[in-house]
Amino acid sequence: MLIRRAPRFTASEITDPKLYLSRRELISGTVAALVLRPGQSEGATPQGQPLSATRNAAFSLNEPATKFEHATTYNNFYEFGVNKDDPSRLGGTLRPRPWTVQVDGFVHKPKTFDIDELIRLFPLEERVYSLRCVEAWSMVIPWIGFPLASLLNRVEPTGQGKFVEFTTLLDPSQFPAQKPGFFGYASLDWPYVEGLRLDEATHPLTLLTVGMYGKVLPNQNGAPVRVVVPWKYGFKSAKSIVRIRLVSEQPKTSWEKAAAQEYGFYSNVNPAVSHPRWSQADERRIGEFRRRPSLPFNGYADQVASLYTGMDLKKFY
Ligand SMILES: Nc1nc2c(c(=O)[nH]1)N[C@H]1C(S)=C(S)[C@@H](COP(=O)(O)O)O[C@H]1N2
Ligand SMILES: [Mo]
Repeated sequence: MLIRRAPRFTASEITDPKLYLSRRELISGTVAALVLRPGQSEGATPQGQPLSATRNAAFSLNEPATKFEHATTYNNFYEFGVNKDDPSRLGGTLRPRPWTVQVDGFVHKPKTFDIDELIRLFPLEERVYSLRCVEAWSMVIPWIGFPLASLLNRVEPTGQGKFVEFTTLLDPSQFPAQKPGFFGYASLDWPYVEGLRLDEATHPLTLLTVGMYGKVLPNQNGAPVRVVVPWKYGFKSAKSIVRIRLVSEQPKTSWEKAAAQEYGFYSNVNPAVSHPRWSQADERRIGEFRRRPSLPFNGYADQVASLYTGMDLKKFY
């Protein structure tokens, strides 16, 4: 009740002892009833509850956000099916609590974090990013999270890891489309695997994301934790992550396995390089009718183009 009725938090409220306690108590589960919505059972997902974060203006677009209703009903989350409304219709089977994220590979201090521990570990920021889907639509979303670099620093990379691999939960009881024989598109190799080069993963724009629109992340948007890499096509931003691993070789991603000619490892937004079946020159903002030109690196060229100096981006698409 207490938490639900609170308005958007400000910076000073980040350390609000009530909020701090509530997060702790969600972990222990002892007094969970106090902080969960009426009717919500102990251990149930707190999705939809307000989440405090400080707006990081330097990393935020000055554009109106896509309507929450659109951002939560027009989704790609193939674990629930290929239709845009499947994730919001069927997302209730995902149980984002309890949840752990294993962080390992070439690190000195591998650790499995409880999701609520992870949320308390680093200051949460709100960042308004546009997310550009490879299907040539985009949304502007106020995400809540913290730089992935903060987490990676914490586990102390050994220096041998050159790439970061993200793995989504594999559990057909929670993700209907992972069941063999599910009617619809089943040609993705589960679990969903994505990857970034280490310098991309530790770039300050790369956000480990636990909320949006001032609230805990909805299931259909990748609860309880997903990555958001705003200069790349949306499919690089893996949802419902259970493992983050530093590896020495470029990870083989689910989309590369499915169709390498269509979905490259880099997948930087690039209006000059068409998808084999359609142009990437422009895009439609969900909620708008007009098309707008797509920007190199989705508008983040100033910040990230230097990561690719000397690379032929037509070859490394
Ligand atoms: N595990 C997983 N992550 C995923 C996907 C998916 O199917 N499974 N779809 C991707 C694609 S194609 C896009 S465009 C974004 C959509 O994120 P959103 O629904 O929060 O807008 O999630 C990405 N992350
Ligand atoms: Mo996408």
